[in-house]
Amino acid sequence: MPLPRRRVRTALAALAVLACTTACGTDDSPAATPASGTSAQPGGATTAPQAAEPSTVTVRVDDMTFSPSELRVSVGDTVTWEFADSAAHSVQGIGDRAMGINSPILNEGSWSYTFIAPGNYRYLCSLHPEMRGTVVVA
Ligand SMILES: [Cu+2]
Repeated sequence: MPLPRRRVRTALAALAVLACTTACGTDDSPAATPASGTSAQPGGATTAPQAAEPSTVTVRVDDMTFSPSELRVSVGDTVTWEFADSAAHSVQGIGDRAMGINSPILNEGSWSYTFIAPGNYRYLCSLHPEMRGTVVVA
């Protein structure tokens, strides 16, 4: 009779794991909801007048042009380049400050970069260096 006992133990262990997983899941969601709710209310009230929510600004890559070619955004904003030209292009930063700006070569889809420090960021297309743009982050 040792086999059935082992099976019972295994089954109980499996049940315990299931119960723990389920308990963890149910414990987490009620705990997380009030926590985020309470932090969002005072945080939103105090930060709303100071700074806007980070936003995403789109630059269209079409017709051998970045448009708009010059863009002003705030620190924390994300710029998304949407590639819609028949030719393939890339977004490549110029200079040390813009080193992180380095998209793959794309002819469809999009590529995004979040600007976390103020400054002027110039970029070009690595395949067509006459295609240039600037992002001014303030
Ligand atoms: Cu290009």
